[in-house]
Amino acid sequence: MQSDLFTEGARKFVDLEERFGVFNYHPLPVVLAQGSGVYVWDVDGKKYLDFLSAYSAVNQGHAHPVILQALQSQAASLSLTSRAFHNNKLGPYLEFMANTFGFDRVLPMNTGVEASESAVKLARKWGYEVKGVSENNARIIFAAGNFWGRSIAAISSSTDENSRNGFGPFVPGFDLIPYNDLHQLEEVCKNPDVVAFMVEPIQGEAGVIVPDPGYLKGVREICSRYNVLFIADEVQTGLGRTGAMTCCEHENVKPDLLVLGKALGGGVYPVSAVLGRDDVMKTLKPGQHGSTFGGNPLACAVGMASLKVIIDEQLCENARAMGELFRADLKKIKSPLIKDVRGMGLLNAMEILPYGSGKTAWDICVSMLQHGLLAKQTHRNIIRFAPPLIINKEQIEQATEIIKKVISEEEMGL
Ligand code: IF1
Repeated sequence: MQSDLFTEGARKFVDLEERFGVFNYHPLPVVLAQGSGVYVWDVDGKKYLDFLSAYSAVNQGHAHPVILQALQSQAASLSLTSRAFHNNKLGPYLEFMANTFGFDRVLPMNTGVEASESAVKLARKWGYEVKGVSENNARIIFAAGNFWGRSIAAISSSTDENSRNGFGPFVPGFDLIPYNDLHQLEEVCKNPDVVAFMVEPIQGEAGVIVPDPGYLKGVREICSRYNVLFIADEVQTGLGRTGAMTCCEHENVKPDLLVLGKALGGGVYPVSAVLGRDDVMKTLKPGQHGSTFGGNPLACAVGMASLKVIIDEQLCENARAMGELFRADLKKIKSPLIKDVRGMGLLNAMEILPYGSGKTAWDICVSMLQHGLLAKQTHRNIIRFAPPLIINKEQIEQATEIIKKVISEEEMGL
């Protein structure tokens, strides 16, 4: 590990992780200890601009007072009751979610992969009971490059070898088509056993892959035509990240099932959900699905506060404006290192060309870290930039100054 990059104060924490933990991550060389708004501080008190937001789970900024207040007061009164009993927070939260996003019903879960997997189960159930597919023959379509979590079902649809190798056998009934390809989608939907197409409106982990304008509208039209459920995985793109409450809204498209997570928990608690229309959601009967924590009073209080902050503080509008400023600033950086700058709202990425003796986007991320900006590469050559949606113009300019400085320093090494 980068022992030379850690201070003594930090090293002791890393040593404990390395001695007692599992090496399923390769973190950047920093040990964080505090967060507030768009900033985080390491154990030595050094301050950083957070341009990852825990992969879009901290859209509202670290330690948002309204969300903390909801968390603390609910935790002190009633946090976990299970769904064996009703509670006084679930109904109002479900109503608020259903009305905010315009769906009949809401299935409350905890993590993104649980909600995504719940959507897969709902689609299969609807396929058998409503569409009339024969038992165990339902097929669900995914796009190459997808990422919806680390469960066996999620990796069964993955095209990323690192995510799936060594974990077989895999869940059957999943088919893959290229992302951003409406012709291939129509071809597979002609099979009457196809019950759903689950897709990210922008592929995050694949490298902030923005589809052609009209792709989502085309998905909507084809799925409607062939009676296939359009499941939008907005775990990363939802809740203001792309400059609208959902990314589908940019094309005035409404999916049949909407999957939300990450920032629904306001950066303090795992909260996710599947939203859908009656004929799909009502296929679930008592005892057929659930989870210990799904829909617990604390999750409902935090989810309600998290959503209200996005609405009341107009974070969608801010994400759109600050994202345009950020991309415009990045595109002004003229460098042989930069292959592309892309994104929507405050979900952006910079693609780096291979350079200097095998250096990669990781090296640029380490250098940005040393200059006070935290961002993480995805794959070898793409740096994702996703700050909290509360960021202001001055902080955007602070960040682009750091990026510009690091790029020019890396150029020197060419
Ligand atoms: C890790 C990636 C991002 C997601 C979409 C569902 C889920 C995710 C579109 C599952 C989760 C997380 C997983 C996290 C890092 C992060 C990630 F790099 F892994 F791929 F954001 F791009 N749908 N993404 O992005 O939600 O179960 O994690 O709550 O595995 O380290 P989850």
